[in-house]
Amino acid sequence: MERVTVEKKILNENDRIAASLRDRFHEQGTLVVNCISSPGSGKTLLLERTLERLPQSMRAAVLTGDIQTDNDARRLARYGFPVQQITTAGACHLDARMIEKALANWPSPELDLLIIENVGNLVCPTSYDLGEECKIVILSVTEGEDKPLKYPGAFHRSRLMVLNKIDLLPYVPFDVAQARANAAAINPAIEIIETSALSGAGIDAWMHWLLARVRARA
Ligand SMILES: Nc1nc2c(ncn2[C@@H]2O[C@H](COP(=O)(O)OP(=O)(O)OP(=O)(O)O)[C@@H](O)[C@H]2O)c(=O)[nH]1
Ligand SMILES: [Mg+2]
Repeated sequence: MERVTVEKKILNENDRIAASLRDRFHEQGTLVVNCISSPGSGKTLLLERTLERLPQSMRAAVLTGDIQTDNDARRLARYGFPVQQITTAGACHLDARMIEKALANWPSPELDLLIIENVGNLVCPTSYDLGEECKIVILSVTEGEDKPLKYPGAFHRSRLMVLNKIDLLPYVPFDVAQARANAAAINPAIEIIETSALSGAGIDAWMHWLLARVRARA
């Protein structure tokens, strides 16, 4: 009983900070997306493909969360946009305070687009509002089409599901229609884009989706 109370308090504190971040992002016209997936679904590779296609004039930045290492920040830093690694030292998710702290160190905080790559985990990040405009869940075809049903929170709270690694469809038993139906059963409004961050298939559709939302914010 006591444990439940403490967790509730932490979440309330998180929600308070997230609300103030959201106000700030609204004022500054910054689109913030919070990318969630299990480890290795291809978040960082998808973001690499994204950064290499963003207009250099766009004020974009990435915060990437991991339990350990700055591997992802080093991969993402090659595209000319500011990137910060947040290492959570054991925590399985980012929280709003971590975002607030990272932004306090930012040389140029006024952004058109802030992409957050959450810690690879399909459960914990779902409960933490980071002040984002929307969550995006990435599911790869190697994970099984039942994942929306088994981990409904991430799919219920996301505006978009990116179905990644479609280049592997000839080699793995994965039923795309069933995966789409499972995601829609959890969240009838969810949008779905199929991609291969490796081959580049579907990346145009993803960029179109993202840039339309950046423009809507400007
Ligand atoms: N075949 C194939 N491999 C991919 C694709 N996207 C990513 N990968 C590979 O999958 C592995 C994991 O990709 P990452 O981008 O590191 O995945 P991640 O979700 O960022 O992983 P974490 O940050 O550790 O949770 C790497 O070996 C990528 O090259 C894809 O579309 N197709
Ligand atoms: Mg990554």
